[in-house]
Amino acid sequence: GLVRKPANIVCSISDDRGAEATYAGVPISEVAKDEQLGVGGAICLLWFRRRLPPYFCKFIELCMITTADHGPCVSGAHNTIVAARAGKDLVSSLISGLATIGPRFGGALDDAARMFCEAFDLKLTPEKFVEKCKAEKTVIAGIGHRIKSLDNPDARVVLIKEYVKKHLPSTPLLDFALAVEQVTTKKKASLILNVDGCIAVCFVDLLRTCGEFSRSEADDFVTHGVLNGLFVSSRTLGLVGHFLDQRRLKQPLYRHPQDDVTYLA
Ligand code: Q5B
Repeated sequence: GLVRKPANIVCSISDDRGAEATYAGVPISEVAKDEQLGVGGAICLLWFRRRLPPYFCKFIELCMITTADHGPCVSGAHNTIVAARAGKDLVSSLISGLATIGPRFGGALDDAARMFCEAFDLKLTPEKFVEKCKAEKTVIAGIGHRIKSLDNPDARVVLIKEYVKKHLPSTPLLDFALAVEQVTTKKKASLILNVDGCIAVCFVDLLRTCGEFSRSEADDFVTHGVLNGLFVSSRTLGLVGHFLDQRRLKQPLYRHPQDDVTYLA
């Protein structure tokens, strides 16, 4: 009889076998025409394999818009610019910028969600949480910024906080993170809840309260890296912009000025 060849690849998010490819069962033409979906809705179909409420899709779009770029000086844009000026192609320059996304820059979302969730679920007070991290010599992911501070607030964080406060019935993890910020900023004004931390805790509040996921599903998405995935996706837009900008401006090879190096040798 017929013997079924075991498949080499398993895929549960999209299907290209029909006349038109589908995202989580929804044909692309339907995704494109449905005004409630948009880019955020397409991301929900591909990442969460289901339609999610419009406020959820719009939250994703808000995060994408606000974190697409943060100027030429941040690690990612800097690397992309240097690579573009060294004559590298778009993909190589993009990879060079993306490779800087990590625990200190733009890739603190997953760790922030994990640390704030652990402390909140264990019912630690904000003070105890900060003390515990200090005793363990661990920096709190999602706290601190190089140029933003209490005196120079991050407009992105303000927008994201406002959005979830308006659309969610409760925001327990954001509230906890803001209470932690009250403690950390007593030490230094720059130890604010930063954009990575704010998106991370708000996203967890969304996942936990939207009624579309069990608690273990919500936790798994975070463990699997959905939050850093969001920053990587949005910052890709800005990095491509920086590559095109350098090409348009016909910028020559970059060489770092020697007077900006402390030579120890
Ligand atoms: N201290 C972000 O450091 C930064 C502490 C802390 C407890 C903390 C630092 C950090 C966690 C990682 C994180 C995301 C490296 C940042 C982003 C996207 C971006 C970027 C952009 C964009 C800044 C001074 C004193 C020291 C430290 C203590 C610092 N952070 N204590 N928990 N989290 N944060 N990253 O200013 O006693 O003096 O030794 O690692 O969330 O990447 O725009 O630039 O869109 O592109 O260099 O916004 O906070 O401060 O390291 O000199 O520390 O504060 O222990 O204490 P800084 P440091 P002490 S958003």
